[in-house]
Amino acid sequence: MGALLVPPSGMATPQAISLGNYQVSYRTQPRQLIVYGTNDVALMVRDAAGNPLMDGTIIVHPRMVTMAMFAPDARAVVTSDAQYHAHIVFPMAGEWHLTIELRRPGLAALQAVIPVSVHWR
Ligand SMILES: [Cu+2]
Repeated sequence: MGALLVPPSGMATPQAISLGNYQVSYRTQPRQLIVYGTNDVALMVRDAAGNPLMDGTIIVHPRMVTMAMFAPDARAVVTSDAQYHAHIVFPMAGEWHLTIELRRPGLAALQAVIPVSVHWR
């Protein structure tokens, strides 16, 4: 399919999750997410036929795993290369769950969780 290209060195290898009938590949920049840093989560959503989904709305809800701590929701912005980019500011290092919510008009919202770990600088 060519969906998962070899990333430039220093970039995280794309990983994938299922979101309903969609496949979501994602990677982070930087590879190691950091507290109060500029963290970009790039997601590509493909339908069952392998076509990129461009017209969805993706909201990322960050929540800490070990305590009731949240970071501000991030609305992902889709770029011309069909990647949705969410910028997330983490207030604390540790294990986080990014709940990825996909909305499309007239359809029920879909959610899936991406586990990430966040480090101090
Ligand atoms: Cu915390």
